Amino acid sequence: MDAAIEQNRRAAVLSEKKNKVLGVCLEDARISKSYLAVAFVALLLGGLLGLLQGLNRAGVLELPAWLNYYQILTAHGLLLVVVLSAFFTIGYFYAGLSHTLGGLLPKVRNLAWIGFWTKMVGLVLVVVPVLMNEASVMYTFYPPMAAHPVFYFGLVFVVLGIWMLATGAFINVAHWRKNHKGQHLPILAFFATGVFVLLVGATAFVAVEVLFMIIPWSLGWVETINVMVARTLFWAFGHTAVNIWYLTAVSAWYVIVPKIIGGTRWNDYLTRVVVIALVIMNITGGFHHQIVDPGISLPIKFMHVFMSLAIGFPSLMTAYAMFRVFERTGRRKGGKGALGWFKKLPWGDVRFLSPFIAMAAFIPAGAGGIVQSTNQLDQVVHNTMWIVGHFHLTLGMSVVMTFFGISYWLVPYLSKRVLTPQMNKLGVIQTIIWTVGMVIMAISMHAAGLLGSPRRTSFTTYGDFAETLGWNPLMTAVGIGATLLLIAVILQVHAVFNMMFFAPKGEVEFPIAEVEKNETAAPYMTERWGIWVVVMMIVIAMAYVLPLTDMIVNAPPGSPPFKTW
Ligand code: HEM
Ligand SMILES: [Cu+2]
Repeated sequence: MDAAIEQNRRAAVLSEKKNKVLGVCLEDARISKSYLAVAFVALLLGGLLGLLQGLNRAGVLELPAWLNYYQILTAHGLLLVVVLSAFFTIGYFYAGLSHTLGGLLPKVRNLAWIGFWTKMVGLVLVVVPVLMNEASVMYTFYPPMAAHPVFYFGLVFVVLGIWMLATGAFINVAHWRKNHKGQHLPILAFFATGVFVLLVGATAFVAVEVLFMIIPWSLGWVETINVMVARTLFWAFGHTAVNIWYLTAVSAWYVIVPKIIGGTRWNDYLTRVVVIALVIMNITGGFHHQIVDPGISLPIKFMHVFMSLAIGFPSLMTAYAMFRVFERTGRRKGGKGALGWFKKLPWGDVRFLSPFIAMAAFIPAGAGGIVQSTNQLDQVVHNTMWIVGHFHLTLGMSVVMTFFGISYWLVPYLSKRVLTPQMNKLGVIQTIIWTVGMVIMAISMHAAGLLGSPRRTSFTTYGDFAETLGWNPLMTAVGIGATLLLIAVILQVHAVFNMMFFAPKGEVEFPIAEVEKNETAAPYMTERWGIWVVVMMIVIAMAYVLPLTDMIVNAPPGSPPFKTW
């Protein structure tokens, strides 16, 4: 046992040295690059399908008989909200762990590879039934719609892969802490810890749903399924998943962006508190996706609205923190007056511009989220195109544009290549096209939704019913936005693979901002992850025990599987 620890320690010291000499540990870099490559291939495919959807809904593209709208929609959702986001998050945080903890331990590296291939096997198992039109159940796979059982087995593998990666991250973090008693985890590793804790928490729910409910039901071992319980377990996972992608973006806002603009980080103590708050309060937000579901009592729904809005609080802290950092840095660079600092920010640098627009988009995106968490207002927008507009702002802009911004330094860093001025310019153009496309698409979607246009519905004129004709110009705008977006997707994917394989050789830094001089340090309390996980579980129990018990004890008749497509 001791010998193993000693061996690991020596390995870590070795890779720490290697890091110092070479900038990046090449073996660790290969792991992150593989994850990023999959992520951006998923962006290309998912973006292409997004365009098909956009053009179909604009009424300019009729899909061939062998390609079903709902099949595409399933693949689009899965590729972008599950594959792109998860693979990027893992690639980025594994690079962060390697960089800030002095290299990955050999066994962690092995786990990361096994996890990678487990996830890839899972993906194939998920994709094949979708391609065969045996699983057009959308990425939410709500029962009583039932896919081919292989689809669900694929999901199990994806979750197993995530658990391996989380285990790897925890081992590396624990190892570092053992050798750095009394010290605070480096901030990026701190974010990574929060993200992997949430990933385990979120996937636990979906694992129960898939393993113990859906698989036996889809194999015909049990005749019926409790639809409400399945939906509730799904959203404990699904809501948390999107918030994990958001927390990943937030980590770059706090840690990376200040360095890129030549400034210092926001208060370290508050940053850690934001991470802890987002971890503790996240999973309970799931119910806001079920405000309109029957069978959940109003007091429970009210409690969940409260718990959802609670997540807004750390987000407001983040908004304040970011603009404070921008202002402080701009002023130190000589910006005068109320807004002079604004001009001093490096607008021509894609590594800043892209995440900046991402942050700005979170202002309307968050406001829309508050609308949807409010019972009365949600009655108007529920299941309309408004919702699709909302998550293209939150995910399609706030999260994904931050990921794009990260890619312009992370990919060169990992590949020991440089970001050339030409590539930076291409990135700026890509950022602008993506922004214009997403803004057009998201505004039109919000507006169409307010007028009542439903989401997840292929093109129809409803027999030219007058009420619905007003949606058409808005849906045409969705098609225009979608076209711009695909151009931006192609530029972005080109940029990533160019920087990975073809850009000129060289060294770029892994930008991590320092704290302000003379800042009071965070108390060691913030490092007590055991306590935070227990508090998280108590909050989850408060939110879920009563409603789930009620749904199981007073269960309505279950449902047999349906194939609706
Ligand atoms: C090329 C860029 C994109 C285009 C043109 C696009 C377009 C669309 C359209 C038209 C819909 C279908 C609306 C409906 O019928 O309900 C949709 C759904 C969706 N999109 Fe995108 N999108 C793009 C990028 C993204 C990104 C980057 C993400 C997330 C990271 C994303 C996540 C989703 C999700 C989760 C759905 C819902 C699927 C469902 O209802 O099951 N999209 N998108
Ligand atoms: Cu949510």
